[in-house]
Amino acid sequence: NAVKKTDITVIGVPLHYGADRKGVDLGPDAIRGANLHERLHALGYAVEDAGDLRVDRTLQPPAPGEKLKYLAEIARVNKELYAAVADHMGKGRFPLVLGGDHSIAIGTIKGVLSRVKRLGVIWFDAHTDVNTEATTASGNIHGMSLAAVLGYGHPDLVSIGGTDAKLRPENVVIIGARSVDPGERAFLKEKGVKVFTMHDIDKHGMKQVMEDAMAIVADGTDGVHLSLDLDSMDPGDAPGVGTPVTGGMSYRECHFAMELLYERQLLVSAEVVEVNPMLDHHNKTAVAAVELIGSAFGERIL
Ligand code: 5AB
Ligand code: MN
Ligand code: MN
Ligand code: MN
Repeated sequence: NAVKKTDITVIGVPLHYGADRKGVDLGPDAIRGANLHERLHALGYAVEDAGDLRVDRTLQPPAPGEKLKYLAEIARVNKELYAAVADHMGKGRFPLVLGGDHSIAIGTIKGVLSRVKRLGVIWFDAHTDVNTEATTASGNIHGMSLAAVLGYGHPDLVSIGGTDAKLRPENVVIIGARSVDPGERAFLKEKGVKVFTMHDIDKHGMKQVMEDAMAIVADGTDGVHLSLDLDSMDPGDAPGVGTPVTGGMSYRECHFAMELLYERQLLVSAEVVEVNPMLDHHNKTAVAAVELIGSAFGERIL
């Protein structure tokens, strides 16, 4: 389980259809360009890069009011991602998936679930991503991925990787939320997903929030997946995201959270999503993403 002992496989997913906004498909190369591999090598990991999954770039825009925009291509790419993650994990490697928009969490998490049946998920995000086609206002599937891996939403998303291995709501925590849609609020309450909002971080501090969060995701599980949406950070520190929300986690809070994650040695897989170089300033958000990954993999000042 321990991160340190595992070799890492990087998988890029240049998908933007879940956000319906161009630029986030350039995320994988922006993150590589911020010296991801060099950083992980310096920490002593053996890193292999599986390259990028292929995404059809020729799709026509969806009809106005469509509630599951680009469903077919998003489902197809996520099926491939599921298989890739399952394959690399089956060889004992740690999958590090680079997005791309957050819809790719479906493929990543289903792939991890095929190897770790009792999985915890720690989901850093300004949003909670538990819409379905019944509640979404935007029709953007990157706002539905957590619901899908919990078993709710369109069958073409929910069925990816089979339905026997399931993520359980009591094994999920969301950290950093500050923009939650009405339908999502009802969903979170009904299913019992624990959310640590920005208010909780303000009130109790990141140390306490992480201790509580890690206790929840570690309880009764055999490993934890990190899903890191860069919009969880404050847009001042991570401007290159498609759906920025003011009042996010500071650079230091985020950094510290990753260091605490490493100390507990819970992670079996990770993904970094929503980095959009077309909206960024001097690759600042991709650099932040790589620094956060460094911290989650054991980087320390001294
Ligand atoms: B992200 C919103 N809830 O459904 C929706 O960046 C935003 O992966 C979703 O967290 C944001 O469109 C999705 C309004
Ligand atoms: Mn998200
Ligand atoms: Mn988000
Ligand atoms: Mn650092």
